[in-house]
Amino acid sequence: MKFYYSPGACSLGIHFLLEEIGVDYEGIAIHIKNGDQLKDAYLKVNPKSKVPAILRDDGSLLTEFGVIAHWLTQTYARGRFEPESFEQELRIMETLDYIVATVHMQGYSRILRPQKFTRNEDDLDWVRDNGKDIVMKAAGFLSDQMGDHPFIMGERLTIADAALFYTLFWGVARLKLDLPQNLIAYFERMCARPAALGAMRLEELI
Ligand SMILES: N[C@@H](CCC(=O)N[C@@H](CS)C(=O)NCC(=O)O)C(=O)O
Repeated sequence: MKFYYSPGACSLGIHFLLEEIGVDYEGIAIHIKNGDQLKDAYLKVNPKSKVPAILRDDGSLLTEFGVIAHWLTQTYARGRFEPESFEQELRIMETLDYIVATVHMQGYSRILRPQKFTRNEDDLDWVRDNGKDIVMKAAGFLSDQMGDHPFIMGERLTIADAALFYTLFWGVARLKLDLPQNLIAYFERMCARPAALGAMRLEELI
């Protein structure tokens, strides 16, 4: 399979999962900072012009973080990632969706790309602050959910951790936000995992 990512983007969460699972893949860097996602070569692969994307061996393309994460784990590491119950599966999806759709798309997008939300230069700081409020409010919920557990869903690594990992890469490593201590400690634990180190090295982030 071919895995399309941009260094340090949300695709880092999928990169982490690929390394964690230990499946063979070819990583292809699409540098968002150079606008590679909008160039013909990539649009032919993924007309949505986003990463992450996975071109499977049967020639079909899979997009959307949660879908890719679900497919990878259920296809290549079902035993390790199979939810224990339907209720647990729902809670994992609920957490992952919240992180991707709210924390990333509503919060960090405003902080990191405020110009996508206003044409008015004078509003940029207001948009960034609005994004920070969304991230900090969500961090409170996620911190309460994590408590003293090792992972966001409790005792086991799940695909929700892959999403939390990339958002904390932005919040802790990049922006150094004043996040709850248990989330910072979690991020440090995640960074020490060989899969996270491998993904970050491959993306030349460390
Ligand atoms: N809904 C998509 C969002 C993916 C997304 O927004 N990716 C960003 C990188 S973090 C991207 O490709 N941005 C390129 C652009 O907006 O031009 C998903 O869940 O995978």
